[in-house]
Amino acid sequence: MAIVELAALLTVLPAGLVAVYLWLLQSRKGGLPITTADCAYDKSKYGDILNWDKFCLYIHGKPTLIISGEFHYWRLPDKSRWESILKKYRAGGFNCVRIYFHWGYHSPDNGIYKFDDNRDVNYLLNLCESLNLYVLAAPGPYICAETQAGGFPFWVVEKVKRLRNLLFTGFKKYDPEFSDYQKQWFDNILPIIAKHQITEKSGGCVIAVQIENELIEKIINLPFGLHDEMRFLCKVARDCGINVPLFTNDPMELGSFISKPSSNFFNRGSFGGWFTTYKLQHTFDDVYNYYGDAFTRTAYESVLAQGCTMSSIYMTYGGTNWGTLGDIDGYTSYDYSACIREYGYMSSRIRELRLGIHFIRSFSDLFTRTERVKNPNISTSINNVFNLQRKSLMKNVKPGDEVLFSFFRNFNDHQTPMFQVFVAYKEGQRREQKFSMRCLLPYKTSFIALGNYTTITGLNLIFSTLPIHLRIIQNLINEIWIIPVNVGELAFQGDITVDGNLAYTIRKVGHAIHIVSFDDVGGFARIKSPDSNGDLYILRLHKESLSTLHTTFEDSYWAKSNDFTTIPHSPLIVSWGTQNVYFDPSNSLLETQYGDQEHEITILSSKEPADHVRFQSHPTYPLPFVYKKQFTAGEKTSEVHLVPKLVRWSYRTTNFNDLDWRSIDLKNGGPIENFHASGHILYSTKFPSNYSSSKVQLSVNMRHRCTIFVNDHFVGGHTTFSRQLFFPGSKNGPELFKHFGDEKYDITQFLHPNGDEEKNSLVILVESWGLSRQSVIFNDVKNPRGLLSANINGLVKETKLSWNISGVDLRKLDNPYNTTGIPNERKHFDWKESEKGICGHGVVPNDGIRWWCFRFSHPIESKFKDILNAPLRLVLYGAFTSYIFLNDTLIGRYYGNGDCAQHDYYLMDGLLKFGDDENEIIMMVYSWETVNPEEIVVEIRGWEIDDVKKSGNLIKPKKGTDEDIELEVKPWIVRKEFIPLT
Ligand SMILES: *[C@@H]1O[C@H](CO)[C@@H](O)[C@H](O)[C@H]1NC(C)=O
Ligand SMILES: *[C@@H]1O[C@H](CO)[C@@H](O)[C@H](O)[C@H]1NC(C)=O
Ligand SMILES: CC(=O)N[C@H]1CO[C@H](CO)[C@@H](O)[C@@H]1O
Repeated sequence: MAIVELAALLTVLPAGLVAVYLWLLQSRKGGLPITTADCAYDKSKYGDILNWDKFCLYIHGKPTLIISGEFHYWRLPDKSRWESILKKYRAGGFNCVRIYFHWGYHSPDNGIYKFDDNRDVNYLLNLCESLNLYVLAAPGPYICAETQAGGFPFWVVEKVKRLRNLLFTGFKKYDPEFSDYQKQWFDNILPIIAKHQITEKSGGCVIAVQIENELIEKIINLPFGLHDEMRFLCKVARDCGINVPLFTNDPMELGSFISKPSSNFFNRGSFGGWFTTYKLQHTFDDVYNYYGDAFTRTAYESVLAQGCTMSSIYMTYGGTNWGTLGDIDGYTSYDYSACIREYGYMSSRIRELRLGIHFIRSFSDLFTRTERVKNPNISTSINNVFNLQRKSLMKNVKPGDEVLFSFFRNFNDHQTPMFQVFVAYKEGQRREQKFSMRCLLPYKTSFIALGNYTTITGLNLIFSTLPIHLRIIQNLINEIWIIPVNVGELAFQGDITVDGNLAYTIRKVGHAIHIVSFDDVGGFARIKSPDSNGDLYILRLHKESLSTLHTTFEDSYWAKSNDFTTIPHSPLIVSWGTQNVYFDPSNSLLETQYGDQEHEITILSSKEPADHVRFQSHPTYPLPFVYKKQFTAGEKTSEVHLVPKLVRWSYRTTNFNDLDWRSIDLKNGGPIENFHASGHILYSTKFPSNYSSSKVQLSVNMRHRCTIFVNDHFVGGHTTFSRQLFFPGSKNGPELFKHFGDEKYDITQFLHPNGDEEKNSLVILVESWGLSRQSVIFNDVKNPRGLLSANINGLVKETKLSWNISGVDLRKLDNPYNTTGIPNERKHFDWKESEKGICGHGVVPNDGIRWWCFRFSHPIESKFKDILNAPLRLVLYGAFTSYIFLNDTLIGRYYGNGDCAQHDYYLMDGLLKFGDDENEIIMMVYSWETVNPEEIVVEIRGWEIDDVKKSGNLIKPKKGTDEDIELEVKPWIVRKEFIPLT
């Protein structure tokens, strides 16, 4: 019998599973009457402006590389800085930005949308147009981005049951109410974006719009998405006037309504760093060091090797999760160890990456259309250094157009970084030659080698084991290559002559293959063949110079520089020697920023830079198109000390009795209410002292941090945080084991003497790290925050506690992320003057919430403010908790008890004022332990970072020594100068 039953079960089970699968498939299809054709890109109408094939994007018919970097304007709460940061994207070689538009940042409440001041996205898009940056617009509605609720406004999280149509884990059901709210956002944001489309106006920057983000429509082949979700959003986008192509960012598309391009030329996000989370003791400097300087370049070139010609680097500038913007996965800094550091400095990561970008932009015509070579003509003497080879496919092939790009990346940490490249080459009708060339490539670094290329002067390069960072073509006669002082060789076909100031050797192989190598110095060489028309110049630059190698390429779409001899994909101007340059072709003005150690800039241009330039006198590169200019402005402004005095200290306290309280039912209180989503929430209750046992115990279950006071005495505090799926405080699970979050406190000693009256007051200060961004699988975004439950054990009678709550109604604020959550924070109070400030007073837990205020003057005199830039930071040490306001904007959350490793808070330039005592910092402070004055550091300093050409990491103070604070290092200051070209 049993066997028969088992057999029956075994037949029924698979059939049942198949049935469930088919049912799932069917129910995913949805029923909205919207077809793909309704939402398709109209190629017949707009194809002349924007088109694509399996290789690349065509803008006005020209194959265009899209080198995009992520940019989150909402992580820069001063729009005055958007321009200077975006100029650095340009300086890094980028020609595009991908922008997430953050719904919650613009919408504090249902139906209310703000696009003024720091939320002025129209201004932002105008700016991109003036800087010649294309835009990939990603307006969500969901964006993730390690921001609270993934960008959903708090009010939407509260109102909607089925966020992203998620009914329960793993199952979606279309929710028209949710869709209506999404439409509300699109109706507000998309018309602004639509105005800036490339299809709408000449000079428009928006080339594509991303719908939703990381929707994950399929999980291990199981249908999980809902076709109607995309269908609806795409239709709304079209209805709002979006007519550029739509795209998605989903690794596992099921029915994605948006047709995929026929090849993978578009990569929506390559990671350029990583974030770091609460409870992790890693700083962004640690993350930076872990991946190393070359990380972004190596990752990016690996993506290019796949034939990708359109890619975005996440993040290029990370910025600041100021206020309560960040979700639990990111503390205040969102530096991301990105190419451009939080305080605006170009790190060595972008300096490395830029060399790779210069290369592909130099050869852009050839690089946009390539196919993978099945049998590469090269091999290497050691493993794991050669990735693959691609061959260019120009539309009308002429000899010399089948250029080979060989991708090298060294993943071999066992062998020497010096190896041989074997090249197989057929000289005319003769038999194949195989010869070897030297190559040097350190572990974890990469470059793309050029081969089978004919110069404009008629030289035939067979292969180069030297990276060619830049190709410049002058007057269609000369070709100039910029290469490193590095081991490596150039192999040419045919006879050549070499002169210049570089010592060289030539070896000959085969019939007439000439392999040139140079001595290990900087300088130039000129290479000719008997029948060359012009000269090939090789400029060898040291690493130092390469790290500042700047150039401006102009995409034909933006071309403004009519007075330049515009040769496609030849840079307009090249420079090195200063850490930052921006060139504006429309007025031929070179803006350069240089550091303490930088005294001169070298400019390579067909145009002469004005004044103070020593023409043709460059000792290393005595060439007619190389100029040198010495700086003088530095001396005038050298006396800058970036440690301002903190003056006019005062403080006030928060008296819990003075707050507005209203009663709530904890059980049905709906922990996610508008004003309970992030920051602080206070809970209070009163109870009698009629206890029987020797111990009265409070048990508390809350998310994420609480601090407990009984009768104004500090009792204790704790944090719930877990990176696991199901445990309390978790970030991406459904929290199955809530009771695990109970923490017990003995409160006996703080109670008033026995009595039946409700004399004892209990205040629980809860801080939420915000709504999780996870509204994907487990819908953690809907998990409770704040106080979930609290009980007191040990009283004579079973006492039923009635609870009150106090907080800030986020809907009433212009910016819901700009508050500590403590009521009345912006009200005028009687501040008491304090001579010594927090460093003299220390922090005492029984003080409860204490607010400290001080002022300081900007260390740069206002007369220098246009030529000097010196970002500042607030440095905090001591085991206390603090929320920090700079001139009224909440710029930081500090957890000195170890919940977060951040000690340096960027004081955003745009929020700072110049003049006497004009800047005000207010710190809301409380603590779980007594912190003595000598343990506290509150200081404002410049960023003391390692060599500016390197990572831009902070110089670490020596731990546990007194000189920590005195450490004599030079903060980072840059000077600005403009050089007109004539
Ligand atoms: C090099 O380019 C020529 C055309 O210019 C082509 O005939 C030849 O096959 C190419 N060599 C390789 C190895 O791809
Ligand atoms: C934060 O709020 C204050 C007070 O409303 C306001 O002055 C300030 O501009 C706000 N900052 C931002 C970045 O929204
Ligand atoms: C110059 C200036 O606007 N300073 C302001 C900085 O912020 C404080 C607090 O709001 C103001 O009182 C200052 O006037």
